[in-house]
Amino acid sequence: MMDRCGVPYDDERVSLESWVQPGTQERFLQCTQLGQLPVLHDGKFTACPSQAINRYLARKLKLDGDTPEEAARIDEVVETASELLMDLVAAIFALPCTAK
Ligand SMILES: N[C@@H](CCC(=O)N[C@@H](CS)C(=O)NCC(=O)O)C(=O)O
Repeated sequence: MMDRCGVPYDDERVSLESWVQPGTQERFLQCTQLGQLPVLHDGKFTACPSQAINRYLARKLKLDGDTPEEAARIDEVVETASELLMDLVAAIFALPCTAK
């Protein structure tokens, strides 16, 4: 959304190796309820989890529809995509492990 709107931002990625280092999770626990990623910092404001971040950005960047009907259509797409993603994740984790 920020790319689409031309809003500059810093994107800090946390690798799995870094995540398991002492202090990393604690750093995120301070700004999220569950200590998970992603986290959005916007000035002094902090948001998580991902869907709250998405809604916040959509509202802030005026991408959440001009009417209740438009907003409902946007919600339909977002919720459908979210359900498909959950199904995909469930299918991936249901696959037998082939790694050796
Ligand atoms: N429902 C949360 C799920 C967040 C989540 O599962 N984050 C993972 C990384 S993608 C995480 O932080 N895992 C590390 C942990 O739980 O310790 C969201 O949508 O933001």
